[in-house]
Amino acid sequence: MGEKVLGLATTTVIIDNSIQFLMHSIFLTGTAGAGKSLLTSVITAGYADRGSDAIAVNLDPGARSLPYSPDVDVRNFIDLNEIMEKYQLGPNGSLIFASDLVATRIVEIEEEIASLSPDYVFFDTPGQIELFAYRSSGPYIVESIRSETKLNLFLFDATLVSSPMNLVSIALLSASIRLRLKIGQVSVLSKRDMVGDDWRKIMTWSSRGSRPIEAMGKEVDQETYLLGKAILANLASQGLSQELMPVSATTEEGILELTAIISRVLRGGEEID
Ligand SMILES: Nc1nc2c(ncn2[C@@H]2O[C@H](COP(=O)(O)OP(=O)(O)O)[C@@H](O)[C@H]2O)c(=O)[nH]1
Ligand SMILES: [Mg+2]
Repeated sequence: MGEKVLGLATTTVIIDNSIQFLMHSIFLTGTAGAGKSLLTSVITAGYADRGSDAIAVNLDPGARSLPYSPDVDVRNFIDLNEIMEKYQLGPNGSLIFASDLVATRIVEIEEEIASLSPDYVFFDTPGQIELFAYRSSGPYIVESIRSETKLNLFLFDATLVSSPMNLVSIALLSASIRLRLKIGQVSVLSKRDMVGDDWRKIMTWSSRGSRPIEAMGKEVDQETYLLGKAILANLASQGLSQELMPVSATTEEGILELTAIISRVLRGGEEID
C-alpha cells in the first residue's frame, strides 16, 4: 500500500486506481487587492526553498497578470474573452459566469494537481472575494478538493483596517467567509509595510483582552458604537475573532512566522486564537 506519512511530509498514493490525496490545501482569501496573489507567490517560493513540494494554483479566471507562474492555472480551462464574446456578456457578467464555470472543471484541476504530487497546494482565489465565497462554486471547490487537511488564510488588508471600526467590519467579513468555506482559518494582517508603525496599533486592537470598543467609542455615533460592540462581543464569544498574524509579502517580514503557524495548524488541526 502507500507510503508512510512522516510528520507533515505527504505524498499522493495510488490505491486500486483511485487517487488518495494526502496533500495539504491552503486557500488564500481576502478583499480585492489585499495581497492574496503576492502572498501566494512569496509563501510558495518559501516552502520550495526549504525543500517542500509546494505548488501554486490560480483559481482566478479573470487574473490579467500574476506575480508568479502558476503550476496549475484555471485560465487554461476557462477563457474569459471567449465567454464575453460567446455569451455577449460585459466584464462583470462574464467574470461571474467564468467563476461559476471553475467548479465544472474541478476534475481536470485535481488531475493536474495530482500529477505534480505536491505536499502543499496554495490556492490563489479570485480578486473579488464575493465571486469565490458567496457564489456556490468557491465553497464547492473547497469541499471537493481531496486533501488530508485544508486551511484558509484570510487576509486583513492593513490599509483597510485603519480604525477599530474598520477592523470590526473586516473581522465580520472574515467570520462570514469562515461560515461559507467551513474550514479552519488563520487571520493574516497583510501589507503591514504599507502602514508604517500603525500595524502595531492594529495588533493591539486585535489582541486578546484588548479594548477596541473604547477606542471605537471616540470615533462613531452611539448607534454605530452599540452595533460594533455587539458584533465584536459575538465574534469573540464564538471564537471567530482571532489574533492577526502581521506580514509583508514585499519585505517578507512575518513570512517565516506565518509558515510556522500554518505548520502548527495543519499538524494539530487547530486554529490560532
Ligand atoms: N507594499 C506592499 N504591497 C503589496 C503587498 N502585498 C501586495 N502588494 C501590492 O498590492 C497590490 C495588490 O496585490 P495582489 O497580490 O494582486 O492582491 P489580490 O487582489 O488580493 O490578489 C499589488 O500591486 C501588490 O504588489 C505587501 O505586502 N506590501
Ligand atoms: Mg489576485
